[in-house]
Amino acid sequence: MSAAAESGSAAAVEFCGLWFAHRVINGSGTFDALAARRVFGAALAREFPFAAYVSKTITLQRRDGNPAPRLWEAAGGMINSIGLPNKGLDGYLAEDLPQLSELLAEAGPDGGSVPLITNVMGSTGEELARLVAACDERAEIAAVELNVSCPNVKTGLDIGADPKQLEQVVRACRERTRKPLIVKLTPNTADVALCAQAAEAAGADAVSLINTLRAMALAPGTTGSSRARWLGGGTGGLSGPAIRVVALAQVAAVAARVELPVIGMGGVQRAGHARDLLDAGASLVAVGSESFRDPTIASRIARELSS
Ligand code: RRO
Repeated sequence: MSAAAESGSAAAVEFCGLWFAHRVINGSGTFDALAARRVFGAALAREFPFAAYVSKTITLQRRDGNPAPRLWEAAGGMINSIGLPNKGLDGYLAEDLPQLSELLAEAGPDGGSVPLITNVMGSTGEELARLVAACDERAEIAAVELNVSCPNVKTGLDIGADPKQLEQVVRACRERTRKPLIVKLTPNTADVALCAQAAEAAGADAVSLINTLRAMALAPGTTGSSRARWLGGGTGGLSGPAIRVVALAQVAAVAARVELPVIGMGGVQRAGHARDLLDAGASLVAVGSESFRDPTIASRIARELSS
């Protein structure tokens, strides 16, 4: 039976054994659903913009995030250096997860729930595997996304930038869950398709890309060799329209090299941009920075893609 027939909706798609009402989701950390519910109330569930909801990144321990300033407006985008502020695994499971699952149950089509994808990050394979194991125990979590754009505590290199290290880490996580495992690839690497192949070899169910491109800004008003960096974290990640063409190239390269479904993202502002990523081989598209400007944009993109 086709996806559309099985789910009862013409736009519905199957993704790693889950049913999504359409092809548009959010990029992790770009839409705070609980804050949005405080602002928009019941209207948020009635008109939930995403076919699945990806949580912001969760770490084992609680984190305050980077010192301010955390944002810089760049040409055609922004640099963020948020630094993973979050309540830690225990806080997420105890406080956010019940609220998110209540919201997503109200937001689902035809009495179903919007699937929740929990995004996790650790600075070692063992940390990531512990996070994955904890998610595996919770029925409210439909799938886990590994954020591998974190420096390894020993080498200082991003875990996801080195195919060998990535393969080891994903293998360790694969052993801890039967839920769909999505690996969010970093674009800050020599060969992103090689990293995607490593994730596939280690048993990932899907890959998502691109995370932000490493970037920095110097503080206005400072001069010479002592110029200070603007962002409290020193460097940050560039997102927005400026990275759209990079995302398209990386999604096409990855989709050509792996059998896994690909979630494409990077600078999507309109249905045409989403269509480009789908035509390049993505199965789903995520909206990121544009949701800050217009929190309803993903709904419009989904509608236009379906029409
Ligand atoms: O929190 C952040 O600063 C952050 C994360 Br975890 C990420 O994956 N990508 C990004 O641009 N910022």
